[in-house]
Amino acid sequence: KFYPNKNATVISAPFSGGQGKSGVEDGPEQLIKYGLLKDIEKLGWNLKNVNPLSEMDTDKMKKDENDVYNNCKRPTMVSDCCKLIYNEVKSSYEKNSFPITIGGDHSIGMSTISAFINTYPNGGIVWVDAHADINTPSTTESGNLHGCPVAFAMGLDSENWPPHFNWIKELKTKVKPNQITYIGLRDVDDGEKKLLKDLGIKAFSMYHVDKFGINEVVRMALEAVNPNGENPIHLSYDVDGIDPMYAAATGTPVRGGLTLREGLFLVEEIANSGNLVGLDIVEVNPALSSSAQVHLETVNTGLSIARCAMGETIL
Ligand code: Z70
Ligand code: MN
Ligand code: MN
Ligand code: MN
Repeated sequence: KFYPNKNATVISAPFSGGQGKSGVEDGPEQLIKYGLLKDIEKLGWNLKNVNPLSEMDTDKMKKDENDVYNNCKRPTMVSDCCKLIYNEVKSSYEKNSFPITIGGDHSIGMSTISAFINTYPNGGIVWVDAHADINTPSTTESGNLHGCPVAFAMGLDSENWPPHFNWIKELKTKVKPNQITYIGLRDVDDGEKKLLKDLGIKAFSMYHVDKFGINEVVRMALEAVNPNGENPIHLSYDVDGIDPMYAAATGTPVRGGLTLREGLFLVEEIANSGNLVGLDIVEVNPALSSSAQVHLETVNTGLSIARCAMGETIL
């Protein structure tokens, strides 16, 4: 329905400025090395691979200790890189090419979901994550901007943003509370819990997955952001939503997550709805693998998410 020509753009986002650890910038290269492009092409897609950050000296930017605003770490680096990623994702959407953005840390979600909602103002977002990533510059305890992308895309607390992010403030469309839902939450800060509650965002934590089962949770999540069943859906997938048993090579693993099958089933179900138009796979950090096996498992988990999203299981 959305991509009759089956064109997709793999947008490499080798970016780690949204958090302190290094290594996550090597996620895209690893996913590609282990077959991402070939896997998706096998499913009948015509692919392009682009890297909007190719001209950025991200190593140098990450070392700049003066790049701080109040408690926010590296606002210049995050803003400059995220703006380039925004433009690339937006351009992919405008060309009717399915954007698959591969991170990199999750701060790039501010770009991908803003590009989505400014292309499809009635769209719905499914955010799969152990974390809610909805801290504002006022609520963040860590100062890491990968904990804030949802708040930026929603325009929350914009009077307290580093001025670097004025470009997001000026975007026409903001994500509204009924346009985003979560699956997999289990490590949410107090300030974030209050925001989720006050805004009435439909969030499905691991408690809900246990209580209702993943099938019913996906159904409820899609009903929340896509009540008429016709709206386009963007899926932003942090691999730490899945249990560290299957995806341990990530910056902030949290026990008690989605099983591999739960984590893939939800992607299959969203893909089967026919409404999936964009995908992010983030927070694969090969440097944090405790063994070659953990490395391979985490990268393979990322590849499986991609294949399920691009139609592997549609019969
Ligand atoms: C915490 C913060 C986070 C990922 C950690 C953690 C956020 N809420 N996200 N790892 N992927 O720092 O704001
Ligand atoms: Mn490196
Ligand atoms: Mn995240
Ligand atoms: Mn996370």
